[in-house]
Amino acid sequence: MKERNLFAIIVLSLVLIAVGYLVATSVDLSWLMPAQASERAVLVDRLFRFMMGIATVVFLIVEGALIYAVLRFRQKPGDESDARPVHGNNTLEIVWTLIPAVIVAVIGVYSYRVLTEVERVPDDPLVVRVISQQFSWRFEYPESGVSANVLHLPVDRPVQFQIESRDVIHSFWVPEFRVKRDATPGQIDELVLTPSQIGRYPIRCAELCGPGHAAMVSEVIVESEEDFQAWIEAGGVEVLDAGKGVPAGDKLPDDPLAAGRVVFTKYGCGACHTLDEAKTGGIVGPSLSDIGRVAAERLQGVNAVDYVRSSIVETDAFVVDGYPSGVMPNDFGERMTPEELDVLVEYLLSQ
Ligand code: HEC
Ligand SMILES: [Cu+2]
Repeated sequence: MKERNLFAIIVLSLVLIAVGYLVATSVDLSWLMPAQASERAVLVDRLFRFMMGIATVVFLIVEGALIYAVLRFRQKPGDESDARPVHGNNTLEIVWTLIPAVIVAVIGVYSYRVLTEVERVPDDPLVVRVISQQFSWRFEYPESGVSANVLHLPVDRPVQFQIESRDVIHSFWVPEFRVKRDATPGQIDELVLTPSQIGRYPIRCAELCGPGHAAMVSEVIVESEEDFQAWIEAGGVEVLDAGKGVPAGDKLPDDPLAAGRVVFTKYGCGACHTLDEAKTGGIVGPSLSDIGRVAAERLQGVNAVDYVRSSIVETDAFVVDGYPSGVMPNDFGERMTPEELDVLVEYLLSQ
């Protein structure tokens, strides 16, 4: 192949990329996307738009050629002759190999630059441990010792997440931050970002992690530095959001009913159990909405308190008819404090 032709191909690829870039920057797709709530969201979206723009142009050219060929070379009425056989065309093959290669190389370099930019660890970030387990999220702030199951973050301050899992693979996903990072048992996965927009955004688990997966949700609250400090100083306590049944803090409220609801929500029981009082609708395990009445009748000679308590700490000692054994986690006994277990049992029996 002559040098001149090679040059022409490269120019053609660059023209394609430039047109793609123009398409990407002139069409406003922001209404299709979630809010850009972190600094990296801007970079990631720019890269996404660049790739979409090029893909659109290539798509139009390829499909345009296809439609043209279908119309132009279709069989005429009465024409029974065979098409002319064609054996290979080196020029064509080199052209359609080289053009994508140039495009992929340019996108590769650009992606690499975006990746190094978003993964650069800033000086002195706010460290937050993200602990995932079937089927709930916990967020711990090692500097202040606060722990909560709603994520609070100050705006414009770099955060470093240390993501871990207590059981199976989960995935920490906040679309508005443009992050999705697996939580793998036995290792800590780090992730840095800087929230840039005050607001509340959903946190989801993006890995099918078991029967309560769909209920493994939480929320990130991006707030001003002052609001964040006030929340930290209050020990991470917050008013219960009864509508969602998501308590933000770790300290138990004084009211026993509210305390029970906090524990119930904290350990993600609602992912598998329906409980009207906590507004949960899980269907993996039996409904607990009238467990107060049911508990006393489950096992002969076992009173309601003992029954509920052992259902939680020795899950497989007795399996409710029609429900699977080995599904309810069997480590609540180790994870809960005695106080938490007491208020939880009292709460359930009051139903
Ligand atoms: C992964 C799903 C799952 C989670 C999470 C879960 N459970 Fe269960 N639970 C079940 C299943 C399935 C059963 C029925 C089988 C059995 O008895 O072990 C059950 C049974 C029970 C029972 C006995 C109900 C009855 O009608 O006799 C109680 C009480 C209970 N769970 C309480 C809890 C509490 C409290 C939590 C949170 C600390 C919790 N569960 C978390 C799945 C779950
Ligand atoms: Cu999960």
